Amino acid sequence: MTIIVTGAAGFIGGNFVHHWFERSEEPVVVLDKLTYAGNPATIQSHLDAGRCTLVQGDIGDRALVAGLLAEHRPRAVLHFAAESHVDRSIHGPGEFIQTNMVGTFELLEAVRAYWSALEAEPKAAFRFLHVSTDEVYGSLSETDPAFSETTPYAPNSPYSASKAGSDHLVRAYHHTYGLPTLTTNCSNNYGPYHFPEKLIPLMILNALEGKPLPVYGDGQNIRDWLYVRDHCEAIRQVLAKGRLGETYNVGGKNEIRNLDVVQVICAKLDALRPKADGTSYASQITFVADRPGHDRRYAIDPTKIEAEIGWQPAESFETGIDKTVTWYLENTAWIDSVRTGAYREWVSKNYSARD
Ligand code: NAD
Ligand code: TDX
Repeated sequence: MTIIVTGAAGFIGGNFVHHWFERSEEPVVVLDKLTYAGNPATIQSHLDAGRCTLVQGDIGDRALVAGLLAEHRPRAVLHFAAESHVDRSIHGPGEFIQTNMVGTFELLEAVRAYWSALEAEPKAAFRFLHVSTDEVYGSLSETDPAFSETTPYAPNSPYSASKAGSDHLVRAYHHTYGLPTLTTNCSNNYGPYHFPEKLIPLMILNALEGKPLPVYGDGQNIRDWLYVRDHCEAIRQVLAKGRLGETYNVGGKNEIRNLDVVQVICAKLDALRPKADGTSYASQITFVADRPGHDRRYAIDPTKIEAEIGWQPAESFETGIDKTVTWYLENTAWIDSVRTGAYREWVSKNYSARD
């Protein structure tokens, strides 16, 4: 059998491919547009080994997707591809609507046509797994209970609104057409291969380069951090055991304030790569203008996936951040390879004040 994975030249999809081949020999076909965030180097070892094929293309290209489905006859499509960065969605929402909503719609249409025409047995076994985010639920106050699967949707950024739209489409395709869908809504991931526009890799690399560490607003916003491999394992288990049409919240009960995250990173770097002048990397922390519409707090209640699927995270924030900081210190070739012209151009336009 084969699975098709969209967006696996990116952060979570790429980690998923590594995770998959540590547990399975089932071939993977990756469909990825290779935007600024997609880097084939992330999955190069599997491409070289011949168990993984990379097709450069858009999930919104229905004919291309239909051709891939007809050629590879997958037993599942796992949908990671998205525009994923909240700040970029504020500066330019168009791409987010196009990929996350229109692209997901086109993908669903191609998958529905393929699935409808399958024989009874492969049809019953087929799964479409949609990878989504906790941001669709909006923002919590410090005293609100964590997001559960029944929390009403209240997306606040163009990114989260576009992901919410895609979640609704997936839900509707199950409800209306019976498409065998599964949806996961996960909290903030961190770990290897994370594109250095996101908080944790940005802080590690800026610190090492002697640049300011830009903390938005008062730095008291809370995110619920999950090591990326724990997310990958949750997806693998939901694919195997999830109930059709259901959504599963994924999170590791690791709520941390942004400023504390940055301070932990600085302390790790102080220990692993002390600065020549003896000062702490924390002296580079700089408070900058807040993100417009910045959600205050996210928190996941993982009761359903723990009880129904039996999933538990393996990493604490302490062990996960250790692995992550070490990985960024040791993988400078990958870091250089993602710093493409497109990335640099966007950063210089939008982040010149912070660099
Ligand atoms: P990413 O930005 O690192 O990777 C996205 C990948 O999708 C890239 O390889 C990119 O080239 C590809 N892509 C973009 N547009 C495409 C298109 N039109 N057609 C085909 N490929 C396209 O994102 P990520 O952080 O790995 O996130 C993966 C998924 O997980 C997303 O759906 C995101 O919403 C979701 N998610 C992310 C997090 C997180 O903390 N990063 C948390 C929860 C959920
Ligand atoms: O320079 C920064 N300074 C800063 O204070 C950056 C880049 C971020 N922040 C803050 C904003 C957030 O409160 O840190 C927090 C984390 O920011 P991001 O890394 O941009 O993540 P977030 O906006 O929380 O969204 C992430 O988690 C949910 C992913 O990018 C999404 O794809 C996922 O759905």
